[in-house]
Amino acid sequence: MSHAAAATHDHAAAHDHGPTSFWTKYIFSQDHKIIGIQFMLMSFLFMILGGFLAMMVRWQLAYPDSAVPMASLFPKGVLEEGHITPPVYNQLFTMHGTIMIFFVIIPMLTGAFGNYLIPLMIGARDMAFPKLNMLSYWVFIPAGIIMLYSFFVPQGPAAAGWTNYPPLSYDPQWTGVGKGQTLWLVALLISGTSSIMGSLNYITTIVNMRAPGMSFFRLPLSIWALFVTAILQMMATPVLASALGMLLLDKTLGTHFFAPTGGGQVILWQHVFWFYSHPAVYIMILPAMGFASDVIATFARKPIFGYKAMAYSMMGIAGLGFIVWGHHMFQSGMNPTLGTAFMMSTMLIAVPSAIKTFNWLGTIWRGNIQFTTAMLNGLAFVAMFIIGGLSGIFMANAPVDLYIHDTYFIVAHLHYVLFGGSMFGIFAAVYYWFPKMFGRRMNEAVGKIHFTLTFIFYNMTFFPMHFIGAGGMMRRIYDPTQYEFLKKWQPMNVFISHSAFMLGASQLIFMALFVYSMFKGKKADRNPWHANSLEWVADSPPPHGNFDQIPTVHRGPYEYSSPETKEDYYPQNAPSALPAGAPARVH
Ligand code: HEM
Ligand SMILES: [Cu+2]
Repeated sequence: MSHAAAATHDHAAAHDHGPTSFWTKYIFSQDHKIIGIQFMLMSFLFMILGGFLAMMVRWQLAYPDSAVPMASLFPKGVLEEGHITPPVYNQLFTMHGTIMIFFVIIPMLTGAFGNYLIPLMIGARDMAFPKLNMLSYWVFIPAGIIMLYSFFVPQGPAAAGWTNYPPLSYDPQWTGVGKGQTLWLVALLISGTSSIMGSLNYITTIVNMRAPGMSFFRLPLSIWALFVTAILQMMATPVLASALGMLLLDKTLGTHFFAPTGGGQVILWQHVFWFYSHPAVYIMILPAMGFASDVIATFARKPIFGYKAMAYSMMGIAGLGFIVWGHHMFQSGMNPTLGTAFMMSTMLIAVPSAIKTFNWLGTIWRGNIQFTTAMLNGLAFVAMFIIGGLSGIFMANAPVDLYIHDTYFIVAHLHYVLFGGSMFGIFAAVYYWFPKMFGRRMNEAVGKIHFTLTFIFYNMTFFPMHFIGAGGMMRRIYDPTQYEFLKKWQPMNVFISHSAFMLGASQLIFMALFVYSMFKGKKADRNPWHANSLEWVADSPPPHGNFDQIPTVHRGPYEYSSPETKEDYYPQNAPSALPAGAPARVH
């Protein structure tokens, strides 16, 4: 029987044990939980590759004159006498950025957690369209394969930055890259298709398949975040697809959308690219904001402060996200009046962002805080997002940005929001939901060691980038020691690289802990954190179809320390503890 039908026929579904063969259960699965875990494992694999590329970049910046360690292990032709060459350096940072953004953070947040959490947290048996869900994963795979394959074609992979500006990306004479640059476009077109399928499914599921009593304002903030993100993704990704398509036509069929030689406009690329990619940065942070909210409320044992304001702020951020793209282009020679409009709209985003930040602080204020590993990562998310958000406001000032654009200050900003924000949000989510996903616990002591090292080395890596950026060091630069005015920053570059190597090494602890806990972790019960939302009602891990019986929802997800019960939590599905006849709760 289909999953959609299962949602309405409760009793029958309890007897549906789902597919039994290995292939339909774990490989071509239509179960949202398996698909979520597939996305997660795949993103982790890409993270290893993306991290390795970053280490290479940092080696070059610290020791531009020295051969790479263990150079003999690299495939022939990549290095020149053990050294990274300028064209290869361009490929390293391009593929690092591309992989981390499109193959790690986006699939992890939306593909892995979006899939895993949405049906469970709204009280549904599965997504609205399980087959489409499976398809969105299996369309993502060829995108990944093509991106990986591009490392092995003549002249290697793309080298024009993750932003892929023409004419650099258009004409092979500038980068020395041929086919790799085209494969980059193809791979992203395909992965965009996968995103669109996924978001269509998420929106439909959240609108139509909420359990009885689960009104919109009783949804956990993770679900609000994933919902708003899916809408962003639906609206923005087709714009990227059109940009990629046009550039692909320029490169293969000789059209001239962007090619200046035939009357094309290189600036047009910047407009369409950022019209997607600014909303995309919110695709990369909103889900993490949702996860952090759930984790923080659970471990502060307090209702989230300003629940509705949190939901409205996310909508505000998403809406404003579509009218600020020009802040990436202040240097492109735009009319100052237009620049001012982009500057003002960008600064406005600080308002909903600040509302969220104050509400997180309001939530932990006088809470009965439990410093679990998930909570530590959630708190780090808030702290690091504040730093990244504040540097964003500096950069939003057009006159300031003219100086710091394309410097390491930007690199610092984007890593504070993407690693400090999105990655700590992902870590918080992994530590928090792991017991649900795998029915086993991750060791808290080891988790805290991983967190502490990550937090320290992360800040040692990225904070000094603000200084060298303000000191004038350009981003995407091959050898800073070639410039007299940068020589004084070289010791700091070495310091940053050493910190980055330690940061990378610290992630080995996480990987080992994750894999070990999947198989050998202590068994987890249904609700190890005493949390309220519906996923904790299901078994750990939940069976096919998730719930024995579809739960009925009586209240919002953040009723911690409610005076109505003796316990300090009050599950969404628990019948009211008030005597009959007492006034009903509003939400
Ligand atoms: C208060 C919030 C934020 C503001 C005001 C802001 C502002 C800006 C501005 C003005 C730039 C362009 C600077 C330049 O290139 O000269 C920029 C770049 C960037 N921002 Fe943000 N930002 C904010 C939050 C975020 C978030 C949440 C993310 C992602 C999770 C993000 C990711 C990025 C990235 C990746 C770039 C660099 C793009 C590139 O050139 O490669 N930002 N930001
Ligand atoms: Cu932006």
